[in-house]
Amino acid sequence: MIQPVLSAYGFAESETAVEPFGKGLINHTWKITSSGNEYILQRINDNVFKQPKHIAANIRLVKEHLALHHPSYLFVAPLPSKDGNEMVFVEGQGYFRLFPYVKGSHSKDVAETPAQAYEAAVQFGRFTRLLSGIDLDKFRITIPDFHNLSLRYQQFNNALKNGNKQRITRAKDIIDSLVRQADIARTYEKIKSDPGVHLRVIHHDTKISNILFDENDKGLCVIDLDTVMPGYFTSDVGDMMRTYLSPANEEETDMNKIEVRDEFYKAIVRGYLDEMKDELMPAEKKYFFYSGRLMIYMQALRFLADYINDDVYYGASYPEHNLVRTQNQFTLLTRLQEKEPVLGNWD
Ligand code: GN1
Ligand code: MG
Repeated sequence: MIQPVLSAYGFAESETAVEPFGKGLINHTWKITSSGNEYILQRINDNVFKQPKHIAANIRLVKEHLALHHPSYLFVAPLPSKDGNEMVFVEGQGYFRLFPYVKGSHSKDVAETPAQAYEAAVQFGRFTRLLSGIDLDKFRITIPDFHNLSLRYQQFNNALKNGNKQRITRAKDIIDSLVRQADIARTYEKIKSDPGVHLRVIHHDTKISNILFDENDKGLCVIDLDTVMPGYFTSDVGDMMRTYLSPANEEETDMNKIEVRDEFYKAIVRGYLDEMKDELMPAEKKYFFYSGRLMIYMQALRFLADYINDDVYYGASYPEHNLVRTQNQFTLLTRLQEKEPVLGNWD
């Protein structure tokens, strides 16, 4: 099925092995082994990324800035096709990209130790820091309002108005619980209008599998640059909290397994600040704890809106999947908020 793509990159069918790779919900990823070399092939979901060319343009922008100002940074750029293109388009299938598989590197599905969380936070902080000074107006917006919590809240309300009535009834308790937390969305409005909170180049998908580690478990670089665009640091720090704090991830169905590990929280803040302490404004530094609340709440709203809209965005492997994901994220939010007295002013 992906044969035309493999040919466009010059892989000989007889010498090429293809296997599915990773756990992303949006794009499709494969590992390619060909003539002893390894690669990562990805199909861009153009239902989500309406203009894949915007992604390619942003990656080029970042690549050129880093090559000029920080040439020692390991930047994993897409490889050109036989015709010299950054992407390959196949009618009926969409856009594909090929990346080199960095030798000696590995990625992780879960943050197992605070040291790994620290390494990841350093890498995401460094990425933003190295790109300070780049002209933000040159970035294309690959997903408009991607982390705009006000819009996500509005989309959730639209789902309540127009969505599947049976599902709304079934989700009543969790809907009420999320509405009761709406102050999180109001704080986001304050951030947006605060001149002390700056836009920067933000990764917007800081799960640990988007970091490459070396043999000694030191961070090498960030990968998966599809959502790199201007945003607030709260997106990156908050999504690390959402995905590293609990030993059980967003797919966990046993809510008793969801907890917030203080040492991981501290590792994220320490790692990020080790890179970003001179960049962040005092007005921003007070939003570390809030970042976690923001991103967990937004993910809960997104999963719930999708449940009510019959799983059109995230898909589902069983009927209540997105409802359970919502309950999972709401539990995580609750566990985090209980820790505010301990972690709220920690830095
Ligand atoms: C999506 O596909 P993946 O796992 O990289 C989503 C993120 C969500 C995440 C939740 C473009 O990312 O925003 O946090 O699922 N990406 C997009 O698992 O919507
Ligand atoms: Mg991603």
